[in-house]
Amino acid sequence: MTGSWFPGHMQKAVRLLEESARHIDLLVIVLDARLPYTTRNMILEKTFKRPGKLFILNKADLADPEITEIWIRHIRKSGVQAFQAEEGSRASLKKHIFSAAQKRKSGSIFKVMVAGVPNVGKSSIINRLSKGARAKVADLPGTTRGKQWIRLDEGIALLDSPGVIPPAINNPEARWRLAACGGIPLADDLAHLTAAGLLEYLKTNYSGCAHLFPENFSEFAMANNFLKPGGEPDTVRAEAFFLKKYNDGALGRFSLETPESTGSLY
Ligand SMILES: Nc1nc2c(ncn2[C@@H]2O[C@H](COP(=O)(O)OP(=O)(O)OP(=O)(O)O)[C@@H](O)[C@H]2O)c(=O)[nH]1
Ligand SMILES: [Mg+2]
Repeated sequence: MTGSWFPGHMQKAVRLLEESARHIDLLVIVLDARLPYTTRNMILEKTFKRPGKLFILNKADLADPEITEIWIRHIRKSGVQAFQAEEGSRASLKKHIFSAAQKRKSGSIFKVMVAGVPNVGKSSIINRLSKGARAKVADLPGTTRGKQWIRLDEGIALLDSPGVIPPAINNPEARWRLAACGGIPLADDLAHLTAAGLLEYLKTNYSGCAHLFPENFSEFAMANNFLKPGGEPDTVRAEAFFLKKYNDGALGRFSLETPESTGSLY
């Protein structure tokens, strides 16, 4: 599945980002708090060597709070600012961006771009930041045509088009984890692998919460009355429902990576 769309998509994304990189002062990299290792993209960061960067661990409301804290401490140790965000966390988002902008040269406009893998919450963050912002301004050097700058404050502008970067899928584990968190589309073959991978991971790593997880998908189908016409349990539907519950936070708050389990990227 990755073979067909990944390379072209990646080349285009990198080209667009290279073009933008020249104009940006701060790159806000949005990560999924449940996957701060797998949603990081080193190609992007190499392209953006010059501007400062800052990590937001978004969807923290879905992640294990203790593990999110561990990640934040871990990333900060590498000398880069990191903080968590969730739906509605507008004031703290602004505070962190504005504090990064304190270092700007006087008189110049501090330009911010938000980037991250698909579905990680870039648009939501831009919307939260720009709510109530004054009219869009187009008098700054644009990146690609059609992109616009939103003025957040006298000296701070946000590029209103987020940088979508392809996820780095370098092993089968990364593939199901990304799919479980919505970072890649759930094609049919992947839905089964993802649901099975997620259930196994949760049972192993959150054994104290075993009562919150189904024993298996046949049982889960029966419990939810997901039956095929002949009365057999509809496990395909059960798997999809399980993934939806995970992403709605209805199972609980569970992270899928720790600095220890992934090795240090930061
Ligand atoms: N639970 C939770 N959901 C979030 C949060 N931020 C965004 N979402 C949801 O995640 C989904 C994707 O959000 P977007 O802001 O569209 O993500 P994006 O990165 O702009 O996605 P693309 O433009 O497709 O790459 C939406 O359903 C949002 O409601 C968050 O902090 N917590
Ligand atoms: Mg978006």
